[in-house]
Amino acid sequence: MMEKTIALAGNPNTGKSTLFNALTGLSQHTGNWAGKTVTMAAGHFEYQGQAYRIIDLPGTYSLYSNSTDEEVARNYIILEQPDVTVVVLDATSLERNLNLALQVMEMTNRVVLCINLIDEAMRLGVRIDVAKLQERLGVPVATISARKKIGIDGLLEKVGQVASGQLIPEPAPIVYSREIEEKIKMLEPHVVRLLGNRFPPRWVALRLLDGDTDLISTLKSPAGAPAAEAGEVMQLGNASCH
Ligand SMILES: Nc1nc2c(ncn2[C@@H]2O[C@H](COP(=O)(O)OP(=O)(O)OP(=O)(O)O)[C@@H](O)[C@H]2O)c(=O)[nH]1
Ligand SMILES: [Mg+2]
Repeated sequence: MMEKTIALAGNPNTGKSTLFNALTGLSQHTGNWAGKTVTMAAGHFEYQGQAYRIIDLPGTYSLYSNSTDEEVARNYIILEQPDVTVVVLDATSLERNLNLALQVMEMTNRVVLCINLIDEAMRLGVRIDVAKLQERLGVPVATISARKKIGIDGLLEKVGQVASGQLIPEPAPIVYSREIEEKIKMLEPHVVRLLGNRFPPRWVALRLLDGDTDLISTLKSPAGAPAAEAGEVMQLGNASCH
């Protein structure tokens, strides 16, 4: 049986490690990630006969590669392409936390949103309309309390459905201004020509428009695309920024 991989992403302090520990117990180890000084824990568990490897990514407020933590989390999702990325959100500050969720939803459609600290939200009288969130965002949503171990089965049910391909989320696209959308459309075919479809072309185009000059070399290294072409697309990215 093939082990499936789950990445836990989320803002700092949303309970990722608490969930990770609840799922993996003693079956875990930490290690430095690809020579960086960021430690990430990896662990294993089984649910309904399916084996999972789960990675506790560093907590970040965004995935734009402004810090080593952000770069490590971003690269894991983009390069390792886990079967499911679970975004752990704090139920008591959903609006702020959804920012990161939307960023992940631009990177992959294999996403489950896990709204944690539901015990705390209930105590504060915060009600969360899961059905509405799922409908608006186009991805499965589960509410849990990692600390009190509430809702874990419901979460794993959704993770299992996405991991097996039984459920294919369709994240609601974020539509930018017409100007940006036109630039995305212009860049996308070049991104596909250079990198194929291994990485989401729209996301790569957005990062180029954002001036992320290191991205192409990061993405092309596994496949060994010629550097000249990488430079070519970078120029396109820069040209369309100004
Ligand atoms: N009330 C409540 N507290 C929780 C819950 N889950 C986690 N916590 C608490 O939230 C705090 C942060 O939890 P962590 O698991 O360390 O959060 P994290 O996301 O791993 O944090 P970083 O690694 O810094 O990004 C701890 O004090 C936890 O005990 C929950 O379901 N309910
Ligand atoms: Mg942690």
